[in-house]
Amino acid sequence: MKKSLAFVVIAALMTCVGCKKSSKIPDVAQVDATIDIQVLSQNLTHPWEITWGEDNMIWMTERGGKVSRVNPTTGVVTSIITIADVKAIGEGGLLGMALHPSFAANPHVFVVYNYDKAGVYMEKVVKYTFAGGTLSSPTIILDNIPAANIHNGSRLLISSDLKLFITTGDAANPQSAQNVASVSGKILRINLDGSIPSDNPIQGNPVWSLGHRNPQGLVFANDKLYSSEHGPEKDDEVNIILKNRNFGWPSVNGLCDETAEQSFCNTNNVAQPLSRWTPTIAVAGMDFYNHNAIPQWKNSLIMATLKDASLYQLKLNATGDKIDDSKKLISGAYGRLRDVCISPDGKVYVATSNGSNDKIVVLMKK
Ligand SMILES: [Ca+2]
Ligand SMILES: [Ca+2]
Repeated sequence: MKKSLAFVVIAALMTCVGCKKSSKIPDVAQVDATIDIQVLSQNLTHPWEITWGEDNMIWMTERGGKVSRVNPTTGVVTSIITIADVKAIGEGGLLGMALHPSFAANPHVFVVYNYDKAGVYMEKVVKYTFAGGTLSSPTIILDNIPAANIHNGSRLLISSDLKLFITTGDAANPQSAQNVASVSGKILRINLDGSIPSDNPIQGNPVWSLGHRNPQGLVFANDKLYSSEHGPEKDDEVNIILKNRNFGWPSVNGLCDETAEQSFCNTNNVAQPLSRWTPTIAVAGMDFYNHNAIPQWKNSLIMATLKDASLYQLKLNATGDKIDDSKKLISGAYGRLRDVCISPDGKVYVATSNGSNDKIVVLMKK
């Protein structure tokens, strides 16, 4: 790894002899001098979720249907199950996963995936029990989420008060994001048995927030719920998700800054993003860094991006309601990046999404 990195740098310097400073920055995995980057695992195929387990293993989904555990030291991948009815089409397949926060006592694994339901492409959330090295007792806790070859949302997150948050995309039906009778284009909140919490905004309805196009990242920090979301040709976003708020899609992209957007924003109390990116970078999985191991990353969202092939550090202000600074920690060297997982000892794991020989790379203090 170090050899090839050195080669890239030397090659870049050689091609740059006599060139002007405006030359393209070479694609290198360059963070800062105090950080080491290593490939942990390879030969993966579209890993979608990586999340830290109470068993000190990285739990991983791959879009084709596999769930595995990855040893964070050796990189050895141990398969747990291949879910038989997963149907991967385009961006769809086996996507998000969340583990019960008290896993030893409640070894429950929640996954969300796309499948063929009597000839219709749909999405469901299924709870499994982990025992004997595999997953058993599948129980559907939410079904009939519209799916498509694009915009399936599907990041899962369980809060400390045991609510399951589910992002859903508009499944290529933009207007559904504004319809509270549809579960598309929403962030949903349900109990771990699939029932609807009594303090949801609408009685008996899983909708927590609406007006989303395709939210791909979700993390709790600073008593806030942060989400990343794909815009159309412009305005990728990072939002703070608030109960019963409208995030604007498809009437509003990014800020309420265009004349046509302003009346909709005023009428619907639209929440504006913390940050937005035009041209789009295809924001994806996100996690929160607050460890002393790498002090300069404390109080930051660490976010993978697909199109931009970069890992971003979004440094938050003290109250967590503003992004003070944005830095690229990896740029280009590993291709498209899908998801992030941070270990309790302050290492950052990143999963690529190139479709062949995908990798998990780890960033750590030297
Ligand atoms: Ca993750
Ligand atoms: Ca706008």
